[in-house]
Amino acid sequence: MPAPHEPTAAEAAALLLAVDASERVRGTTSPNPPVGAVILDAHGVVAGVGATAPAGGPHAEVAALRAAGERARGGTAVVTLEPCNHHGRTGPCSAALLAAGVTRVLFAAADPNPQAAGGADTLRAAGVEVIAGFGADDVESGPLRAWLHRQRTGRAHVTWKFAASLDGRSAAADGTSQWITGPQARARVHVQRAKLDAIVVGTGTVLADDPWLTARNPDGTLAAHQPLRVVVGQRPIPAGAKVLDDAAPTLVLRTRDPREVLDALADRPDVLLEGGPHLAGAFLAAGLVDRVLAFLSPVLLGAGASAVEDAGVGTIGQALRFHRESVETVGDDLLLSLTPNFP
Ligand code: AOF
Ligand code: ZN
Repeated sequence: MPAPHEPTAAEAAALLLAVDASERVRGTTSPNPPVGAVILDAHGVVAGVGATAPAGGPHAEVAALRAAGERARGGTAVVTLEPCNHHGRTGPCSAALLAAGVTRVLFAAADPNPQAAGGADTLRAAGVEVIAGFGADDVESGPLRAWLHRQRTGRAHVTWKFAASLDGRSAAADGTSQWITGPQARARVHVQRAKLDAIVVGTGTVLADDPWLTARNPDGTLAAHQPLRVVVGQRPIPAGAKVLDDAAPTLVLRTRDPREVLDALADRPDVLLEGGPHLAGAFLAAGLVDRVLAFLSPVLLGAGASAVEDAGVGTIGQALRFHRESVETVGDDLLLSLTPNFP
């Protein structure tokens, strides 16, 4: 069989559409990955877009094929994950693509799930042109990051997010902490929350701040999808705490062991750790932080609690160093995205 031709401009545009479709279902598909798929007809025109339904429902390819109908025949599928090859809760997507008459398939990430993998081989064996790794970097660092991490390591992906003053403090001397960052940074956090599986805070944060920990739309209304709220620690929290209301589900874990916290979240790979300083320190010391989102605000406090405590650093040689993924400005604040450069 001749080698497949290079991806076309229409296929590159379809990949962006597929990523976009997957971003819209992020947080709603676990333990399944949020996948996006686009079917182009034989002329390269978009015929169907689909994304993974909540677990047990149709996969992205099936949703896109349904939308495309007969227009899939002789067409191309662009998918963010390798089409599955197994009879799980749904049938194999590789077979669905073949039955619909798709003749070319481009996908970004290979499926590391041994039960589901093999779709690319099945499609090639049936004479379909297959290009693997198309847009892999963006998808693997974006919508599929947490799920792939979970598949590879067996545990959830933890993003520790904090906001701090220029001198690294997350509260003033009297404990007040609203608001260190500006409105744009706060809006950004809410958009992210709606795509998560779980938000974790310590009991100290609940006692000090009484946070609601819900995802809100810009107008203040609750977003359609709410992550699980997880409160960790030994101290009792008042029955009237906002985090215990019925706006979103809440799990209270009477432990401070980061591993026990992650074990309790086994089917929820995209986890945001929001505070406070001792819980963050425990996760960092245990090597269980996979990404740091640091919002740095151009204010000075001069006194007050640090963003992190007790991370296990006794001397400069033990400092926890990070790689920079990106730096951007969000309103008046700076957002650093970092990954650990330590074991
Ligand atoms: C795809 N397209 O949209 C998704 C895939 O339990 P099941 O049958 O739903 O299968 C879940 C597995 O299928 C999951 O672990 C992953 O390997 C793959 N997910 N595959 O072709 C999709 N969500
Ligand atoms: Zn599938």
